[in-house]
Amino acid sequence: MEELKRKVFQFRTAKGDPIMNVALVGGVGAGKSSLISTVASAECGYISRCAPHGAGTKSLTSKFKKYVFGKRGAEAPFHLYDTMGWSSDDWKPEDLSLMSMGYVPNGTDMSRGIRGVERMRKLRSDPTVDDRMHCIVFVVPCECVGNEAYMEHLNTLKDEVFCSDMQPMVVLTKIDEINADMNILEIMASSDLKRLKKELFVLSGVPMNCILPVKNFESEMSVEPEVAVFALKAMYEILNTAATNYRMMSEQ
Ligand SMILES: Nc1nc2c(ncn2[C@@H]2O[C@H](COP(=O)(O)OP(=O)(O)OP(=O)(O)O)[C@@H](O)[C@H]2O)c(=O)[nH]1
Ligand SMILES: [Mg+2]
Repeated sequence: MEELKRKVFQFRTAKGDPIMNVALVGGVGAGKSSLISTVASAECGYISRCAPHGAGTKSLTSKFKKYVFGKRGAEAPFHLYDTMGWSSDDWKPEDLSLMSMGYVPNGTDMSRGIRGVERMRKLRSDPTVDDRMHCIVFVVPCECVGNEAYMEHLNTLKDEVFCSDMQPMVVLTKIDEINADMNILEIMASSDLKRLKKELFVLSGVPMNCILPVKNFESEMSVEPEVAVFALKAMYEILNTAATNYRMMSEQ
């Protein structure tokens, strides 16, 4: 666990590489904010509630918000960006594209659509490679794998990421709900999870090795290492992808 924490929070980027920006995108209640809090919990060793999460009728997160990890002066080489959850078609491929290309500054209110006229004036005019998102992570809760509307929206947005020559990643959340009688280690090794990942691959076209199962902390009152470890493993894969994407973007 300590080794994995070091690999994630002191992720070695090529010399001179700046901070990697990772955006979490998904439907309302998918577990985006929880994932940020879970990663923060894994880092600090107690349950962090840094990214407010919970249940509501619409997205609890309304802003595009940056989260920084590590200690002051020794920050981790990545930022996680929380986003507003999509409910129907309020998240358009053009919105994702603007965000991905670095036009959307931290703190932007997403509740009326990124392209709202008012907000356009607040978008960055000439973003650099460092302003861009270097990895788009789609967050999919297990219960939505067979959901036609969710999959359709995911597909549309995912195609947008492929168009910009980036490999999209998927974090499959709420895997604890696959089988209430199994613990997290049993679920991770289960044929049920394998089947679900396969189904998600078939429905989304995102390769199996880019689908990362995670259980977020939701009811726990302390950091359980066997839970935290999978969130850290997922983050490590995401950071490797972000680093590759960053290098390709800066070579263009
Ligand atoms: N059982 C379980 N519940 C989870 C998991 N991840 C998140 N939740 C719960 O799901 C609900 C929604 O989680 P959020 O993190 O707020 O989801 P979100 O994607 O940020 O949602 P919005 O900001 O509203 O778009 C919360 O009640 C969480 O506690 C998980 O892995 N397992
Ligand atoms: Mg949220």
